[in-house]
Parts: sequence; structure tokens; C-alpha cells
Amino acid sequence: MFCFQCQQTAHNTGCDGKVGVCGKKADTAVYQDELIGALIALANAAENGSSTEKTDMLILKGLFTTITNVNFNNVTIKQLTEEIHIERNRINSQKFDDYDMKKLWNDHEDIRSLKSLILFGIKGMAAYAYHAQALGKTDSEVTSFFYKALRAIGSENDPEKLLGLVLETGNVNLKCMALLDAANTDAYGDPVPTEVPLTIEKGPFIVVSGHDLHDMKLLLEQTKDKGVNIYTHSEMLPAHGYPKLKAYPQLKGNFGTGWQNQQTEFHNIPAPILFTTNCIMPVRQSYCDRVFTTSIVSYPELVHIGDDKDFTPVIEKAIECGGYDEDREMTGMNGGHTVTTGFAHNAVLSNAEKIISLVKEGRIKHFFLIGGCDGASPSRSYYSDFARLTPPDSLILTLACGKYRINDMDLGTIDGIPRILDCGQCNDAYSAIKIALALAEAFDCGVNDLPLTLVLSWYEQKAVCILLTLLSLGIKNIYLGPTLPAFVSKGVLDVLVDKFQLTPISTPEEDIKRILG
Ligand code: FSO
Ligand code: SF4
Repeated sequence: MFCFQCQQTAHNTGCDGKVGVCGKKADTAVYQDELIGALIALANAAENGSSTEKTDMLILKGLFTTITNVNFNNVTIKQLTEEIHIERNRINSQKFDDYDMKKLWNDHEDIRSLKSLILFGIKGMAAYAYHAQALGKTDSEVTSFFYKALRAIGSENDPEKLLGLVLETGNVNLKCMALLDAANTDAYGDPVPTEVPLTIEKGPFIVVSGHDLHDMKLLLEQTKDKGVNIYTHSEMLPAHGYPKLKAYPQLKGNFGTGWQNQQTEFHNIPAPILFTTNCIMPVRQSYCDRVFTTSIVSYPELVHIGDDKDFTPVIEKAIECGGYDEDREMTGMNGGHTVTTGFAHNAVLSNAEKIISLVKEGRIKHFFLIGGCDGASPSRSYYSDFARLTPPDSLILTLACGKYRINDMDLGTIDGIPRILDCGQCNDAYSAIKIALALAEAFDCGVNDLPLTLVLSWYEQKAVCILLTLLSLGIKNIYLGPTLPAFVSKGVLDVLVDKFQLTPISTPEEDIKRILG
């Protein structure tokens, strides 16, 4: 096997043994490569314009399936590859061979690096497009870019053209995140600031993980008046901010912290866990009979809730497990008892005038975006240490699962505005971008001239497409950690540093000094 698509890749060079650091086995990695090779052939077969909505859906599913911590199941991966072959033959009677991914992994390191940025970027974007599609929103520019990018991975070898496509991936992903933002807010309303308890009330409950708000809504509907409470986990936390989701009284609070702690946090849990997307980790014996998957998530021998979205087995399991006998007080990573979410673009920008006058009065001197994915590496304590060191006259925007390192900290308020503002899931980077652009407009300057610093943590491929979006917007001086991606070659890194001053994190003390100095 060879895989180097995520931050925890072995030795920061690549997983190439019998099993990857994430638990993905060598044969699964090979089947995932074959799936991507089949998608490239499908994109080639569709070049004459013969693709249909079914083809588009297979492209999204195929890319999403190969994201880190989504699918560990050889059977469903092979089934999907077979469906892709059938579709390729259906839309074009000419013969199109699958692309051999070994060609890519063995290519010149700069070409491999540029194509990896495109491939991993469109994997992340496919997840966002899939969620938007579940709510009935598609965008032809976003859809057709998947085909264009896949074809280029199979055949383009001009580094300049590939670099252009890397930035185009970021640009199209901005449209895709806007599409998902519109889908979520049209369906469930604009998020409002909401304090979320971390205490688990006694009685039956279900823990819902992942990003899919549509699945969350369906489960809330199906648990109405059933005496079963619902708790969010990891990236599902922002669900609490959406008016049409928070209206369900059984949506009680949040369970646990970032995805990487699930094996300890789910140990002997008296409740089922539903994974709607990544990040699922290899399931331990002490809770394996209580884990359910749906949508693209797949794991051998777990019960999968199919497209009919009948969550009865999950609800029955919750009743059977019974939950805790007494309310169970839990805390966040810093000992806090609640966390707050719901500061998406609408909520923050409705306070824009106040924020602008606080800046003018010198009471807010700097904005930080400290966010992105979490992960197991001990060096990720950088982000909590960094947040603690930020001066009291600064505001911190946060998003994605990396927020759990800071979201229960009490960093106080500035004139009633909490110093930590949770914009939402990773795709809600769109909100952070909207906020930054609005501030730049108010101060009549460019985003790079604002007293704003982005301090990002990355883990999997959604973070890749978000980083590309930020670069495509010309945002400079981004601090990135905990390590730089293994798939970025020295030559490509030099270009990114030269063009965008992309900066690897050092220590919180040094970085803060450099930023504010
Ligand atoms: Fe995290 Fe996992 Fe949202 Fe990712 S739960 S790591 S970037 O899937 O997608 O932030
Ligand atoms: Fe290794 Fe990450 Fe690939 Fe898993 S997804 S095999 S940890 S590089």
C-alpha cells in the first residue's frame, strides 16, 4: 500500500506497511486506489457530455468514500467500483481503461505533489457537495470541475497548468462551501449563538457524529416523543445553533470531544453512536455492538442505515442500552461544563457595527482564526497553548473539530462579545471567510491588511480543500500545523511560501510574538 493523504501519515512520509496509522489495511488502500482509478476512467468516458445525474452522484460518492476515516470496508468499496465500471460502460461504448494510481505515486515529486493537492482537494469538496445535494442543492460549475480535475490527474503533466488547477480547486471549493451554507441555512435557518451543555441527562440517548445535518434532522424527527435524547459528537456540535434543529427538545447537548478521543470516550457507553460521516476510528470491542453507520460511512460488520433512513435499529438500541441512571456531568478538554456554538456569518455580522467600533476604539486589536481538524499528535497542544496566550483585546474565531481544544476555555468577553466565537463545522470556513471579507470592506482594505491571523490545524482532505480556498483568495501568512503535508514536495512548498508566505507553526510563544510584534 501507499497512502500519504492525511496528517498522521507514517513518519510524515507515507503509510506503506500492512496497515496505515488510521487503521486502514493494505488491501483497503489498494481497493481505494482502484476506485479512484475507475473514477478517472469514468471522467474520461464522460468527456463527450454523456454524463447524467447518476454519473455525478457516483463521482461524489467515490471521492467521499476514500477520505480518511470514512470507509474501512472492502466489500462496499469494491461494490462502488463495480457500479462505476457499469456507469462508464453505460455512458460511453468506447473502451476506457482505469487509471493506474501507481503511476501517480511514482511520478516526479512535484507533479505528484500538485496532483495530490488537486485529488485530495476534490475529495474534501466532494463531501461538501454530497451534503448540499442531500438538501437538494447542486451547482453545475462545481459538478463539472470534479470531471475536469479527475481527467487532469490522469493526463496533465505541465506543472504550470497543474498549479493553476490547484488554485482553481480552491476557487471552486469556495462556491461549493457557499452552496452548502445556502443549503443548510435554507433548510434549518441561520445559526444563532447557543450554549450547549456537556452533561448527559439520565435515560436513553443516541450520540450522533459526523457532518450530515440532514441525517440529524431525520433522526430528530424519528425520535420525537420516544423518550430518547440526542447528543452531538465532534463535528455535529454546530447542529445546536440551527433554529429548526434546536427546536427539538430532545436535542440536549454534546458528548465528548474531538474525533481522536472516541475510543476512550465510547468505552462501555450505555448508548448507540451513529456515524453520518468521518471520522470513524477502528471500533473497539467495548462498544462495537452499539455503533451504526449511514450514508458513505462503512465499516465491516456494523449495522448500516440505508438510503431509506429508517433509524429504528438505532432508536431500539438506545432504549435497550438505557443510558445513565443519573445525570452524568462531563467536561470539555479544559474542564468547562458547557460550550457555545452558532457564531456563523449571520450572527457575527449582525454585530458588525459593534465589532467595528470596538476596533476603532482600540478595544479589539487583533482577530485570530484558530481552527481546523483535531488529531492525536501531542504537538497539537500548540493550539490550546496558543489560544491561552492570545491577548485579552483579541477575538478568536474557531471552527471544525480542532475547536474542542479551546471551546470550553473561559477567555472572557469584550463588551459582551465572547472572545471565542465558534463559526461551526469545517465547511463553515465559508462563514469565517465572509466575516473577514466584510471586515476588510468596512475598513476599506484588503484581507491581508486586516489585523487578522489564521492559525490552522489540518488532518484530512476537507482541510486540504479549505486551505486551497484560502490560498485562491490570495490570503497570506497562514500558520499551518501540526506538520506540513507529506504530499507537498520541497519544490511546491517553495512556491507556496514564496507566493503566499505559508508558514509552518513553531512554538506558540514565538509565533504570537512574531504575529503581534
Ligand atoms: Fe474533523 Fe474529521 Fe470536519 Fe474532518 S471530524 S477531521 S477536516 O473529518 O471534517 O473537522
Ligand atoms: Fe496513513 Fe492517513 Fe492514508 Fe490512513 S489515510 S493510510 S493514516 S496516510
